[in-house]
Amino acid sequence: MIFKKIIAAFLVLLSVSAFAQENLIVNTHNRKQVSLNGTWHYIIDPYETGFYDYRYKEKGEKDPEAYWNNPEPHGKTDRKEHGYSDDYTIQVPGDWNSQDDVFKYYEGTVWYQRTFDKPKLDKNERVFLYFGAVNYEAHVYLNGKKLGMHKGGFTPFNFEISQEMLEDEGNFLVVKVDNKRYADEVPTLNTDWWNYGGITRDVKLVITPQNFIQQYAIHLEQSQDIEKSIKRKKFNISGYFKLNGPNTSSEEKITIEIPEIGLKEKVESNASEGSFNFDAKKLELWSPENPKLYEVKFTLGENILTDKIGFRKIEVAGKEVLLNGKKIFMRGISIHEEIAPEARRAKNSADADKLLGWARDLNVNMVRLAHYPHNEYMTRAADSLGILVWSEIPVYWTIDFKNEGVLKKAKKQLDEMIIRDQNRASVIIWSVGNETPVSEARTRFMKSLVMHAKEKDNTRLISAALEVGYNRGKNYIDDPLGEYTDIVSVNEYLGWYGDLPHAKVKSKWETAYNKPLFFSETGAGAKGGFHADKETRWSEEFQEWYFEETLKMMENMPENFMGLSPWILVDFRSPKRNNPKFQEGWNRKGLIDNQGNKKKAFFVLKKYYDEKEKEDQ
Ligand code: GCB
Repeated sequence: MIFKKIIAAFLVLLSVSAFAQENLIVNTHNRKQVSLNGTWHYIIDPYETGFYDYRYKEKGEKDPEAYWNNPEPHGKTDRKEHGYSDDYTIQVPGDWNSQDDVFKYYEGTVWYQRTFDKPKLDKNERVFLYFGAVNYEAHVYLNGKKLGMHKGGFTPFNFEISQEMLEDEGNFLVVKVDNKRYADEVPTLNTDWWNYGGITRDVKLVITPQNFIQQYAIHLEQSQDIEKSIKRKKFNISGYFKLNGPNTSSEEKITIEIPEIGLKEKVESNASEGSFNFDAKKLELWSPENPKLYEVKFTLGENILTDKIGFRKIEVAGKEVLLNGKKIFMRGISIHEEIAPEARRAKNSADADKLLGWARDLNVNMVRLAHYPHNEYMTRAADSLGILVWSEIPVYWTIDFKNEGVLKKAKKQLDEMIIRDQNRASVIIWSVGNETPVSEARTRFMKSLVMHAKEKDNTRLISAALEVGYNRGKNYIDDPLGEYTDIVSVNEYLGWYGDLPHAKVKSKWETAYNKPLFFSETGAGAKGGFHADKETRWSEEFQEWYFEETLKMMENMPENFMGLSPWILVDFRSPKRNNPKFQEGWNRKGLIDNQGNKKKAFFVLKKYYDEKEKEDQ
């Protein structure tokens, strides 16, 4: 057993403590917990009556009319104008839109309420209320006291609850959830997806010892020459940790173990944050062909935390993307977080299996999780299945780029996404946005996000989906943002938004940057089951033709072309899609229709991926 003094690398410490999400607890899947999923009560409150008084001022904490309070009526003369009732219940997790017709198109405030009993706790244990995600703004109250608020519809957050705050029985928990869209939020007013509202992901009490490991990252040290490491069978592992608790700064020791390879390292800390670096032998690297995960065990006093972690290196070398030193081609597909046959947000591990199962039917090795961070179940499943992941923040279309406040909100979501998933080997790309229109302000904004992501995590590639202008002969990508991203990704729709599919064959592609080129989207709409000749829009034959021509175009792509994630795996709900015959509120570019049936184009792409896989072996 090697005993090592922690290298409290000052620079690393600095960047770690600069995380906006100081309090976020990672790996809640493997901590002691009590689920608060299940049946909650609700009140629909479009005027925010429970929050503002009649002068439109925020109500005082003790105001009996505030919806976080619920005083029992004193008697028959008492006037009470709100309340929670078993006649009005809703399931958590889950979007509200799909749960009852009254919610279908609703955007605004809904109050969620439930009670829970104090879990059995040791004297020194601490309790945190954790939300996987709430779309979009959440104000959280316990027993009439505000715990805090969070903005951002797709990332987790937590608040500490002191033991004194908890009653033995009937703790009154209320969440004000508001999914109204605003110009200065992220995303902004305009998106091509359904604005599902609600407590859309798990809610739980996470119980920790006094001192605990709150955040950590452990990965292959990015600077090592991976080919040499493979040859020598000796790898360098590095990472950081962040502790929480009153005694964490007094020479606490953390033990990091990977039992399967007999590794046990002790790092000593004189600060609540630090970094580590050690060697490991006999490590099998993670890849789509061999998604090897190791149980990694962290111990800090009473706090024992395990995780399943894969080790791999992703990098760009000139025009190529290398995984563990070998060139890869990404056979991808884009996915929205939606279970189309039930017209609802995906919410649990069975849903993740369903979506990734469909993706595997297509023989992909990569998924683009568009356009916001998906549920942690997805990235954990991708780790086990060996599917590479592109994960994105909802900086989509025309964000308010000149607004510093908006940049801050985007960075916060970026931090939360990175912190939650930085131990998922499958995640190889952080995307800072999609189809943002070129301007000086936008490029400054987006560059700042790229730099921020690189500073937080140097073990992944950074990208953003760019747009391309069509000039028949050549598609030339010179978006100034391409200078800063590791790979140049573009959304390509020639043959759908411009011209007809046959125009693709002759189209040529070139980038201004000596970097890998990736098609983050390409696709065409078809209503499942509608058949006609190939030139008829919305027919499965049109979409099939589009993909055939796209794949022909692939034959003449420049050598830096390293993959694609077509748009999209399954039809998805969008209020922007109002053709009364073919769309009816659905974006029809799915290769699978909203009933779960595979369209003709699915098989065209699958065949291409099957062949590509053989070629690449
Ligand atoms: C895009 C967007 C995507 C849309 C898609 C479409 O470029 O990135 O969110 O849904 O096009 O169907 O037009």
